[in-house]
Amino acid sequence: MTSSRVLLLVVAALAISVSATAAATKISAPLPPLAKGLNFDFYKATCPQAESIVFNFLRDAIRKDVGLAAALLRIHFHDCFVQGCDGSVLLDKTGGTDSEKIAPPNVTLRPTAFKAINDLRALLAKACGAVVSCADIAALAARDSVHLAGGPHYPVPLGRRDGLAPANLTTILDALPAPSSNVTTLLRFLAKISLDANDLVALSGAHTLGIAHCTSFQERLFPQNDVTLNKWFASQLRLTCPALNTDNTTNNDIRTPNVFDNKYYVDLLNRQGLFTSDQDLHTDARTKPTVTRFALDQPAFFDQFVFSVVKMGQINVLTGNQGQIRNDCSAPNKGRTNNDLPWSVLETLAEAADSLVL
Ligand code: HEM
Ligand SMILES: *[C@@H]1O[C@H](CO)[C@@H](O)[C@H](O)[C@H]1NC(C)=O
Ligand SMILES: *[C@@H]1O[C@H](CO)[C@@H](O)[C@H](O)[C@H]1NC(C)=O
Ligand SMILES: *[C@@H]1O[C@H](CO)[C@@H](O)[C@H](O)[C@H]1NC(C)=O
Ligand SMILES: CC(=O)N[C@H]1CO[C@H](CO)[C@@H](O)[C@@H]1O
Repeated sequence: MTSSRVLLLVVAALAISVSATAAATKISAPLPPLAKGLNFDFYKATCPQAESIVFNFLRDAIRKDVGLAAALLRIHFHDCFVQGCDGSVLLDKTGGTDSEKIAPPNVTLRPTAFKAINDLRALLAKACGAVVSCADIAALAARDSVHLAGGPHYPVPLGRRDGLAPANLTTILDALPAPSSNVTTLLRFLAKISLDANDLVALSGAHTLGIAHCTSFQERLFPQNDVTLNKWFASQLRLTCPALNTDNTTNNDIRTPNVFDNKYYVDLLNRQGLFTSDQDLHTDARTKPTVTRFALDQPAFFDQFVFSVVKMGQINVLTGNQGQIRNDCSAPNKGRTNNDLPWSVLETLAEAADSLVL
């Protein structure tokens, strides 16, 4: 082949990949800028079927257990808030260090979700080898959970690498606000990771799914009802949690607990938000107008949620040759493996293979 023919082929390949990117990412909602090292076609050469493998698995799994959708969405949130979206939330407790998995605010992350992520990792490894990171699996699983529960579908930038160590307890407590937080406290936590009031209101809308344990909201019932709680709603919560530290759960969204929709904001308008961190969004003048808008306009909520969750999914990501591609999402790799090769080397090889096919 002459060098001019090679150049032509390269130009043609570039044109094809640019139009494929545009098609794959066509969505009405505006998206935040992409973090350096992440893109929508990251596994195009190394695992083109990655996204369909994740979707097909979750479609069946969530049909059997709708709670899995909530659990997976929450895992992605904890992963990203605590030392970046590096899959560290997935690591088991090892030796003397505190893993995100066993630390207090995370103690109620569901085992079914950790298992689903490890099952997905095994399916992906079987199809493509160990090329898809656990952090990317968590991001894709959250995206498909939202969609399968009735929410918007959005593109996920990929290329996250997995962290080498779990976060310690101090890091976790500094990163995750308590459900008793007011908006001032919540905004302070979010500002540390460059999220703003719009992100706070939209991301809290994830509480349209899933459940909470009495211990997460009981300070609003005992010793007496929080005055911002609707009276009927408080009496219902007292049936579920008749005394301090009752081991019981209730739905986060009383209207449509298993559907990703905007009814969470309707709950807030009716003073039926479960946590102080939820209800205060409607009390605080800085966030109240957005709550009201989302309660009246579901597409507006969906657009802002997509923007904010893609932004959240890019917090302090490891890319390029940082971190590793874990062989087991619940443990760092032992020693140095092929997966620790600088990604740029693998990418160069994949690109070379691509142009041969052309
Ligand atoms: C803004 C601050 C937030 C606070 C204080 C907070 C707090 C909590 C708490 C206390 C629970 C219940 C845990 C339990 O008792 O079992 C919970 C559940 C949940 N949270 Fe949040 N959360 C916040 C933001 C988010 C975000 C940003 C997302 C996702 C984008 C999210 C998704 C979920 C989901 C889906 C559940 C239900 C989990 C399940 O059913 O297993 N939360 N949250
Ligand atoms: C926890 O981890 C952070 C970040 O890696 C580190 O700066 C800090 O010293 C650690 N704290 C403890 C108590 O180990
Ligand atoms: C918000 O909570 C913080 C911490 O508990 C408290 O110091 C502050 O006074 C509260 N702000 C408002 C407006 O209630
Ligand atoms: C748990 O909550 C349900 C209602 O949601 C209630 O009927 C049941 O009695 C509660 N269990 C306990 C142990 O309080
Ligand atoms: C934020 C939160 O839910 N904290 C609770 C987590 O669980 C521990 C018990 O393991 C409680 O003491 C915390 O209040």
